[in-house]
Amino acid sequence: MSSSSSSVPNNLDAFWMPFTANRQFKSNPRMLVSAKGMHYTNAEGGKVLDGTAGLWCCNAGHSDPRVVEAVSNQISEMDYAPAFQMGHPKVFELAARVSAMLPNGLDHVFFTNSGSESVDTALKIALAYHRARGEGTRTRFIGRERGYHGVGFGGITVGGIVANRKTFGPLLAGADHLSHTHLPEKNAYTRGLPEYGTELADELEKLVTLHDASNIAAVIVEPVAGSTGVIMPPKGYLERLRKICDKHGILLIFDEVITGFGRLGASFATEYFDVKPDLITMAKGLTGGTIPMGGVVCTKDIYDTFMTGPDNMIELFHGYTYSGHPVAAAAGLAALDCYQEDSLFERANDLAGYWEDALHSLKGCPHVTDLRNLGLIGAIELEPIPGKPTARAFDAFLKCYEKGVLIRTTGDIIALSPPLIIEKEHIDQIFDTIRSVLSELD
Ligand code: PXG
Repeated sequence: MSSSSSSVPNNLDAFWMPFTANRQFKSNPRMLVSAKGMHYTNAEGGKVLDGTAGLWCCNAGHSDPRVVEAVSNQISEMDYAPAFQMGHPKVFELAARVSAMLPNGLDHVFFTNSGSESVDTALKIALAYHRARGEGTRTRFIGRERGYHGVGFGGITVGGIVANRKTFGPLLAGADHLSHTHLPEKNAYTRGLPEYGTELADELEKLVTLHDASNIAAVIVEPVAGSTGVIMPPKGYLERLRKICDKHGILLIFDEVITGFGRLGASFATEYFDVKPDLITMAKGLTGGTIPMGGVVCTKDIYDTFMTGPDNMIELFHGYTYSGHPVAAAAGLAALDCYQEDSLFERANDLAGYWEDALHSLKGCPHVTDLRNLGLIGAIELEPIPGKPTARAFDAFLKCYEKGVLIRTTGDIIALSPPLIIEKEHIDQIFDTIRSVLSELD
């Protein structure tokens, strides 16, 4: 068998799969072999409608010819250029285009290869920034319960998902967490942003009292939490966090790994909520999921703080071999072209109402306890099977896949985040399939 064969390999043993039940998967593999637009094709030749944009990343749909061409041209023209002390044109262009999508002042982009690296990079920039300003005691980070910030040690420290933390030792010192804002008893079935829970932002004041502002470097939150089951910020919550951070000289980091690049029907959550953080982490949609790439955007003030000292000195001792990789940069530029030429963010905004109605039509279906939505994000929370958490949602995932629709589950929550090129008939197919699957579940 040739190495590029799309058939199912004979031996699945060697590959240790990420965030996967390896033995369960390998006993009954689900293998995707090609993709185009809104669909995957699996090894059995079945078409699978992508309700999740891969893993929240293929915002421009799959294998758009513009991205394919840009990537293949770039790899023929120049495969790689050293990232340190050398440059290549496309990475500068991409940085300028990304910063042009963001509010004024968020002007500088540091490239990474993933969301996890972006988070670690942002935390390191926050520490080094305070130190450069003579406030080197600011070393604590504040995250949030149920937060997901990738899987680096920094990310799991500020993250709030116990399974991602409990087996990995003491993590970074000095982190603390805000409460999560998932209040189903008050906010269940809310369309868009929930009414209750804004005051949970005030917990930051308590943490400042406990630790003292002079010891706190930054607060990091997902504007909309994704991985942990889709938790929307209560109305006014992010604004309040911003105010408290300003009052105490604490940096605010928005982790926009899933909210960036149109997911909410705006370029980024900072635009959607009109709240400006000091640092933004991104990945996924930056290249439409085609080539791994992430980034951290920071304010001019932060960047300028580093641009002192002798000109020949490296200002930030941080970076990756593949920071701003030429092929990733080409993919990023082409993905941004797709978003722009096809007005995909506006499209997501235009479809958000239809999406919301379709999602909320599941109210009253068996096992459903809550429905949540914003932009082109949807969540369906199911009543767990007593004593078997996650089993019901996973069964729903398998049954939807058999019926040709790819969904994601986390705990007993179904999370949906389709490519922004989705059509109304695809939305109907996703929710009709889920509706019929819900009626078949134990
Ligand atoms: N921050 C946030 C907010 C994320 O959602 C990361 C950081 C880490 O990115 P990398 O590129 O290192 O994986 C993420 C990743 C899911 C799911 O199904 C979500 C993510 C990854 C895989 C699955 O919710 N988010």
